[in-house]
Amino acid sequence: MVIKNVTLETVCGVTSRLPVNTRPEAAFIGRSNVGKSSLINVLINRKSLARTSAQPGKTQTINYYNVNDALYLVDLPGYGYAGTSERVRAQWGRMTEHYFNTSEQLKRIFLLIDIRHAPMESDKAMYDRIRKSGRQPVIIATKLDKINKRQVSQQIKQIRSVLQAPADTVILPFSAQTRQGRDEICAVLDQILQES
Ligand SMILES: Nc1nc2c(ncn2[C@@H]2O[C@H](COP(=O)(O)OP(=O)(O)OP(=O)(O)O)[C@@H](O)[C@H]2O)c(=O)[nH]1
Ligand SMILES: [Mg+2]
Repeated sequence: MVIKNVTLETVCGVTSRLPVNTRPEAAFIGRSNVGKSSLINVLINRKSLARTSAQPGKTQTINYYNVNDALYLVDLPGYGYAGTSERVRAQWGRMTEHYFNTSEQLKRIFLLIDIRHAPMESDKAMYDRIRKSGRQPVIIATKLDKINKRQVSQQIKQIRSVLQAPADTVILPFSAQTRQGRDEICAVLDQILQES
């Protein structure tokens, strides 16, 4: 996919109504600070259109990036950040859940997991929720640059086993720093375009 133009088209807070889009959507979910916004910037070749932060809890809305008027990349608020109040976390959770359950154009969910650590309980809970909704997420193992090359396959194996993901589950290692893995993720986006 050649990315020509990208705009942040819609921003939804907890009280906003979700847009009814006619183009396919690919959503990015994962723990706060796992690298969702950084990944979107790498995909769209922009330094900071999606706002990133070393502080977790940066993305607090559902952000729809219109790519080439062909599809949307949807940046979601992260889960698992202890710094937000219980009430706000619950609101974000409901907002994400509502989005998963109601978007007719949501074609793929990318679930991001930090490659350095075993998936946490909240990751497993999110994975199970996605599976229960009848979907098979594509897993992206982020921050690949932070581990040794020879640790990669072991870490991927660990992610698969902790999530109890079927053997055919795609797990793509990725680094926003080196852009390694970008082509593989773009190939999934191309698939979405072909299917719709
Ligand atoms: N070394 C390295 N750092 C990364 C990578 N991806 C993200 N980061 C850093 O991790 C921090 C969090 O990145 P974000 O992209 O803001 O994470 P997020 O998942 O959008 O976080 P929330 O919006 O809070 O849910 C930032 O300091 C990024 O620079 C990566 O692949 N490698
Ligand atoms: Mg973010």
